[in-house]
Order: sequence, then structure tokens, then C-alpha cells
Amino acid sequence: MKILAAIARETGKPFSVEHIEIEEPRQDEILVKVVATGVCHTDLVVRDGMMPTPLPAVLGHEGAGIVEKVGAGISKVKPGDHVVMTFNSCGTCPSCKNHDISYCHEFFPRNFEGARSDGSSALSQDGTPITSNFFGQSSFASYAICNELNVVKVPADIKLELLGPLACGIQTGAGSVLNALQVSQGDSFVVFGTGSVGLSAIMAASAVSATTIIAVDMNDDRLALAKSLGATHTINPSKVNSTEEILKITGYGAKFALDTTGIPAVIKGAVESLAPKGTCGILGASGPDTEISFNETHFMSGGRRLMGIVEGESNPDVFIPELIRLYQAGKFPFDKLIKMYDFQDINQAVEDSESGVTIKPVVTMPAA
Ligand code: CXF
Ligand code: ZN
Repeated sequence: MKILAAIARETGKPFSVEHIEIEEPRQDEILVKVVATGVCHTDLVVRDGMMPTPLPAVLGHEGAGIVEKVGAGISKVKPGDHVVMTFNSCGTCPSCKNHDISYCHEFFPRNFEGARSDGSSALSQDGTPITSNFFGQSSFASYAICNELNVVKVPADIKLELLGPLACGIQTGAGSVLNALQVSQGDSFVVFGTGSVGLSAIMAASAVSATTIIAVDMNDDRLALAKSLGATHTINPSKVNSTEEILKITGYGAKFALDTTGIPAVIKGAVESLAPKGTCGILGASGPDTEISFNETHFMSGGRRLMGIVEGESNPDVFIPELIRLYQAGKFPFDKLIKMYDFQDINQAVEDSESGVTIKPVVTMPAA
């Protein structure tokens, strides 16, 4: 079948919207008519050649759409179901067996290799294969093929266009708070970086009534937005020393910190801002050679902890519907982060995301 897709053809260059071909779904695959897809920082990292995903590629990994067709072996969803497509996993390794699927032992090949596990591609143009199956979906396209492990059924009574970002960026921020760090009522929590992940973390901390929620960012407009979404305090580290401020606000330091930037100096500050027995989560994808350091005595003597977090340690079949319920209850207004763009304008969406004009761009497919 012919589909419309945004192709990353050359490193660092804009996407090119073209017609290509998609195969029929195999017996263990699901064909989804894509309605909208969020743009995530990871799509841009891959476009920029910082991961070994081969180009030309159809990227996109926050897809939302309607099931069009299923292979004979599919029972989880049926044509007509509303779904989002999340990260892929193998389903059989020790992590997957233990429901820790974001730590799938095959996370990298299943999400970044850009092919089915047998090496084949579901996408081609004039007979030449194009990298497909990015995060088990490649959803910058009018149709995408996914599988039972990364498809999540969502209710049909909520605007589907909004839901794609729940499948990566928003579940990463909210899940880091609710699943990984397990921030709860009365806790103090500080987040470094107020992009879509950081702001989702703030909304989640607010939803569970953390008492002190501190947002740290150099951008005053973002700090104002963070406040409107539940931050109790904001700090601009270009104006004041953030560690000193956090110690002043909390007394002993924060019980929980979350770095969303992946910047070593920021992570150092996040660890230094922890109270004794406090935990710092890190989730930024900063490239394969980045190393971090912090003071050994301070870290050890306070029993402090550092935790790597992928995809908010989410079990998406459970967590995404939970986030939708919180949204419907008015406790998780993630729609405030989203701006919609026509699919044809995907490069404008990317530009606005990179300049900070838009927090979470979502590209919507033409109706026909
Ligand atoms: C990524 C972030 C870096 C680690 C792998 C998962 N998440 C999606 O954008
Ligand atoms: Zn992502």
C-alpha cells in the first residue's frame, strides 16, 4: 500500500515528506492508520546521526491512531480500536518476564535498529528498503506497523490526537515520579529542566500532593508555566545558586531530584541538592561518551542514591490508561504542553521544538 511518510534522508537535514510503500501486516503485526504523532527529542537525536539507526529512515515513536488491519496471530486489538504505539520490547528476557519492560535486554535493537527482528523492513520506495520499525512503529507516516508488545488500547471517548506523547515523553516524566522515584504526599521533589518531560514530572508530583515541588530552568517563561502546573517554587540558576536555594527551601535538601537534561554539571548539582537518604533520577540521553561525577563523601555519607530511568519505568498497558484517567479527573493537564501541526509542516514543528517555542509538537495526518 502507498503511504505518506516523513523521511530522514540525511544527517541533520530536514525531513522530506514523500510517498512510499508499506507491506501488509505479518501474522504477528498490526497495521495502524496514524491520526497524529508526537515529536520527541530522541527523533531529532537519531536524525542528527547520534545513534546508529541507518538513514534513510522513517522515525516517529509517539504514534496514535486506529487499528486498520491485524495479522492472524493478533488478539490484543481489533480493527477500529483506538491505540497508541509505545516503545518496543522482546517479551521474553528476564526484565520483560518481570514486567520491567523498559529495561528489556533487547531495548536497543528493538527500538533503534530500524528493522524487524529478522532484519527485514516493512517500508520501501520503488523497491529500495527504507529503515522502518523505529521503536517498533516508525509513526511519522500515514500508516504504521506495530505489534502486540508495543500497542496500547486507549478509550475512544478522548481526542486521539492528544494521546501520542503519552507513549514516550509524557510517560517518561510522569512515570519517573510515580513509578521509579515513587514520590508521594508530603515529599519534596526538585526537577532540573522544564521541557515536556520535566513539566510532566511536575504535574505528576502535584497530582500525588508532594508538598514542595521545585522547578529549575534558565527560561523564566517555562518557570512561570511550571508554577501554573503545580511547582511550588522556581529557581533560575543563571541568577542564583540552585543548590543553595534548594537547601534553603527544603531545610535539609530534597527527598527526590530528577534530572531531565543529561548535562553532567546539572546532574552534579541535582545530587548535591539531595537530603540524606534522598534519591536522584537521571533520564537524559546525552550520547554514548558522557560521563558524570560528584563528590564521593557527600554521596556515600548521606546514603544518597542515583537511579537511571528509562521511559518512566512504565508498564504502558497499565500506566497510559492511568494517565488518561488522571487527565480526565483534571489532575494531569498534559494537553497544555501540546501544539498541533499539519503533518506537511513537520519541519516547522521540529524547528519550534528546538527553539523552545513549542513544548510538545504533535503532527496530525490529513483526514483522507
Ligand atoms: C529514550 C531515551 C533514551 C534512552 C532510550 C529511550 N526514550 C525515548 O525517547
Ligand atoms: Zn521519545
